Amino acid sequence: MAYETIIYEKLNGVATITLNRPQALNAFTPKMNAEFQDALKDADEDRSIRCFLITGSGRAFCAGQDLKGRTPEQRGSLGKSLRERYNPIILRLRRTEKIALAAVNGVAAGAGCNLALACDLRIASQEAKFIQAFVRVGLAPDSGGSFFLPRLVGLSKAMQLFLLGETVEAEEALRIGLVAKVVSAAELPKAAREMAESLARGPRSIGLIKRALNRALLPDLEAHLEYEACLQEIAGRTADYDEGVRAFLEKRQPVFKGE
Ligand code: T3D
Repeated sequence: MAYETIIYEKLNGVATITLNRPQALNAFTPKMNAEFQDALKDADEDRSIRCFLITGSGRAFCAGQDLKGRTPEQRGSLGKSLRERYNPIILRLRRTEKIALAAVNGVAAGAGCNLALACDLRIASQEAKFIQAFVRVGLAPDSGGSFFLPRLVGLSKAMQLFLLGETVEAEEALRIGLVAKVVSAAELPKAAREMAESLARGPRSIGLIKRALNRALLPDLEAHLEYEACLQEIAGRTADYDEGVRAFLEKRQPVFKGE
């Protein structure tokens, strides 16, 4: 299938989705969300596919929402944007029995970071960085981040990363259990494909293992995504978010007023 903003390939039981807007660090536009949803649905419905491999082209995995479309005149409702564009992706990744593997080739920020966290496993290059960038622009976490991150690293570390917006480098990500493996940038494509194909060759029970862990830890995901959307609707109407977006686009530090 030909898409404009992603590359979609199916081989040996693995469906690979490569986010492909490298000039904007693979930030999500409405078109990219739509194409991603479409490819994911196709992969989910294809009985020959047993693993999804998600990665980015160029030097980034994904920088989250494209902030160029988030000036006050353009942004509309952030709650609606999450419900229509992001939450369906997160829900599909978690509800399917197929295994989702993120090959984090570079920076993963905001919703891009949380897309990786919603996958079952993450393999990272030494260049990977994980940033809960929301606070830097005056937003709250979304795309399941406030659900997955505390479950992955514990409440205290999650608070630190959300409130301070600190960057987690690849080696620290390995140490705190955010990723399963770190390899060099040159090795990542091969190592990720080998892991994905090995999962695609796994027994039927790997889907049942995923279901068991989902049931143990994730039963309230849908309600939580809706709660995040409500909170982001509030954050998206603040003067601080206006300032956060303006500062990002003007390449300067924001000056927040707590309003
Ligand atoms: O619908 C909704 O809005 C609700 C959903 C929200 C979900 C979210 O994801 S909100 C969070 C959005 N993302 C961010 O806040 C991250 C923004 N990006 C950054 O903080 C930095 O770019 C990075 C830390 C990711 C990487 O920094 P660095 O120094 O390696 O690269 P850079 O120079 O900042 O970026 C390179 C280019 O990519 C640059 O463009 P230019 O100047 O070369 O033309 C930059 O503007 C562009 N870029 C990076 N991130 C985004 C982006 N353009 C648009 N949107 C982005 N998110």
